[in-house]
Amino acid sequence: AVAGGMLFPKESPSREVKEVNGVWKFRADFSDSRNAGFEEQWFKRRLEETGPVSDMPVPASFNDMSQDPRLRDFIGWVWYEREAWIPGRWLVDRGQRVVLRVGSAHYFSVVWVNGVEVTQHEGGHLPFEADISDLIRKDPAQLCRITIAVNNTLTLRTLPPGTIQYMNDPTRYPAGYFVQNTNFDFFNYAGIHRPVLLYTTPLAHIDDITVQTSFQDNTGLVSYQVSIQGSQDVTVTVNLSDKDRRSVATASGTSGTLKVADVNLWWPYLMHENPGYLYSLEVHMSAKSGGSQYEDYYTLPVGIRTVQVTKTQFLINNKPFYFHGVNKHEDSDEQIRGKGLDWPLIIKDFNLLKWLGANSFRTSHYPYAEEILELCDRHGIVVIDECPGVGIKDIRSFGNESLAHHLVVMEELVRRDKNHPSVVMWSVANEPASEMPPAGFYFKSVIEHTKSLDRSRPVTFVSDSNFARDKGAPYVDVICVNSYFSWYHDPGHPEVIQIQLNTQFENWYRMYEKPIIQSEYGADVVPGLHTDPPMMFTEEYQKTVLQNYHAVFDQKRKEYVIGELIWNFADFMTAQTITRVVGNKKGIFSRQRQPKAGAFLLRERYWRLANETG
Ligand code: GCB
Repeated sequence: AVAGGMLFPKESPSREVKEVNGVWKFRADFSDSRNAGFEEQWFKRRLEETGPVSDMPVPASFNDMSQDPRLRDFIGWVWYEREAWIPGRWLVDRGQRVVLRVGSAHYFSVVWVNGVEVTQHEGGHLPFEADISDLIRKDPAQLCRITIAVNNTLTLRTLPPGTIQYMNDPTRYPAGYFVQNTNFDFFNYAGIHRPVLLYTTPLAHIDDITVQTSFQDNTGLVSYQVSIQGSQDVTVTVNLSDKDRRSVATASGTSGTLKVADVNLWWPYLMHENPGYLYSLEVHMSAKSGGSQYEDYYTLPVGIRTVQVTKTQFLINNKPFYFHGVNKHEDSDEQIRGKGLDWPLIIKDFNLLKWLGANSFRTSHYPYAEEILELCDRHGIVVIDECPGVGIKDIRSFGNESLAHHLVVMEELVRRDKNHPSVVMWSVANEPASEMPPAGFYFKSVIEHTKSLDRSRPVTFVSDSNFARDKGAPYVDVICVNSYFSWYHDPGHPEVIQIQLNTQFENWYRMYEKPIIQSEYGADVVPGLHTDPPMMFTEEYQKTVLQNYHAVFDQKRKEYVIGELIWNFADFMTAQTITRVVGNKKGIFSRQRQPKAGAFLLRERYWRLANETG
């Protein structure tokens, strides 16, 4: 099991945060062995002393930064390095810890500080950190050199899985030629994708906080648990404040339950005139250790709400909730940032979601930045939080090693996101080969493990398998189905959509008697292409597909269909294949966030649904 907490670094009277983003030194290891960096120990010296370097922004993917096509498709180790000044007071005050934290890096990372390895981490999209206090205090120069080597190679035991294929025919390929194969439909962007931070905490400190919420009549209930590191002799007090910063409940002890009179519940966007209501849980720790006294403060936003699933409904605060939303990607802007965290993009996307009347999205197909989830909490955007279990298609990726890693990824995901009221369900995979014999044990294990980590949220995975042969479906709380009628099947024939979609819903419901979300549907559009009658890839065709799906949703949502998530919010980059025209074009917005005709159709529908169901 993963050890310790992973609280999002925040400033407080006892904590400082320093960003070490910006321009880093960079080198991709193109050497024949692909391993020169380790052989020559590039981490021991300044990167520029070991060979040529280029500039690389952090956070950002490296792929689209240079005009060198070899870098765009590079597979292997890339090296990042930056020096940062450590504030003098951090070095002097031995009652403080200094922690280096990477928001995410894709895929496998090794981190050194002043030439000493401080941590390794497997997996993109989730944070990792290391206590570097002792190390930096050894070096009186105060200038600390951070080296991060990142390897984006995907294998059968990584998540997502992939394979490296060597091309050995010397008449067709140069010596040593290989390609990275994957089973997912988005570009395998790599690099340091989220902010790198240095932050401090007192030596004895608040390591983790877990809250679970409920309510009875007008009284909100917040049960909390605080874990402390660095001292056995601690006093913890908590204070819950409302939006106007008035204290509404207090308690002491490392765990307990707060009662909130006249509670303001956390409601989804458009379901209430005041969505996304957040209280603040101010946690204060006083501790003694080794003759010293420590104080630590951490404030956690808390939304009070409940989630429950019945045979036919998804209930938020005991009211039926209908997901009318989108699937997204962390992706934008033709050939620049890749998956790097980008505030203007994040805010633009929230404004588009609200314009659209979307009340929800799924983090297809990997965990999004915590910064995004915090905004979801505040705006009442409901989230299905998906792990990077996408493209589990090869029978060998159901092996024990892969399963063990998948369990760790779920631990890291739940640890990071457990306190977000916006997160209402975990998704452990997208379109795995769930008909294969080992899929039953595999998904039973992953789903049961996830439930043991968090009893308060339902768990699902997203299926495109045959309903009767799906070996994972018996274990999920909500059935999520993707289908592309009139696109990958019966292309050009939207007239078959309604009958096929009806059959799909009836089959799944009769077999499992669980509520169903249409977790993907859609059609590619090259913006500006028009035909009448509608033809594939035109704006008219996307509209027709949507209208046919919607007609069936409107019947079935009165029974057991609890949501519809369009594929996709916006166009996004993929690997190059014969079915993709510079990326996937199923967005209702272009990659530059301009609406296609489908966006206006969906907007009308979502606002209407909000009035009918909200
Ligand atoms: C799917 C996948 C998604 C693809 C989409 C498509 O079923 O889940 O990742 O991008 O279809 O457009 O093919």
